[in-house]
Amino acid sequence: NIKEKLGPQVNYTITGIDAGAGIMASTQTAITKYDLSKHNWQLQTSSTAAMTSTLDKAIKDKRPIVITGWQPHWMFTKFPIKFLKDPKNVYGKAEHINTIVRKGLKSDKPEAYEILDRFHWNPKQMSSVMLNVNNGMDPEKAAKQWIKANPKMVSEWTKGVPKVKGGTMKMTYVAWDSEIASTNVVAEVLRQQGYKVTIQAMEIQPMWASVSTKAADAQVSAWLPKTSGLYYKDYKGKFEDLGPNLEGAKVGLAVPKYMKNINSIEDLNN
Ligand code: PBE
Repeated sequence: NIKEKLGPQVNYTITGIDAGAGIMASTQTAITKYDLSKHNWQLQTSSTAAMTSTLDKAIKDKRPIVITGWQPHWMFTKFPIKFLKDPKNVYGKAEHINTIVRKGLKSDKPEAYEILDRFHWNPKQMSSVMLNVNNGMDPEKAAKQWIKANPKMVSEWTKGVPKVKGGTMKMTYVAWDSEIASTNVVAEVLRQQGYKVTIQAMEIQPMWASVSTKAADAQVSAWLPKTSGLYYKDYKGKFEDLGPNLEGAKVGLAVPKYMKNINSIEDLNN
């Protein structure tokens, strides 16, 4: 078992996703904190789709690769990958995803507010919607199907909330797989409540701005405390935080499990 240096084998590249993602900012911090830049490591910007396709190819050839990884996501179901330990705690431990609504929503649309306030599910449930979408199902259809199959869960969010007639709701999101799943599920539940709901995908900063300027009513995409932390701080005081809708999310760097010698971000320099 010849121990080769990892860096040259992957061109000192961490395969990342879209530039605006919090995981990209955290990874830049990791590059600094773990002294990876000294060894020429760099973060490559791409997209989730491009990253997972590069990962797929590397795994088929059993080549090494370092990616930005997070959970819940089907990459952990589909590929044999592991998180690298993060002894300097750059990415934080567990994260939660919060629901953020515009100020005044509670008095304007109390029924929608109540449902958004109660909305919560777990990583397994979110993953099942994500997996269907990844397998080609239309997100709206995947949401409807999940709602139909999980009446107990959905009634925890809607029980006793009066139906409405003719109200509108506008939700914004970033088109990450997890947020496509959650936003479509919540939008569909609100539709079944009687709202006309539009969902609009955008970049992360405009998404936070939209709720903070009341251009949109809600978003369910706030990965905290670290991943969306900068936006949370920037817009603090201009939105209402309804708390976690999902617990047990995680963000970090990941590698295929066959990279047996690489278990911590610190190992990237070996
Ligand atoms: N993610 C998925 C996002 C949040 C949801 C981890 C890629 C990020 O901002 O990094």
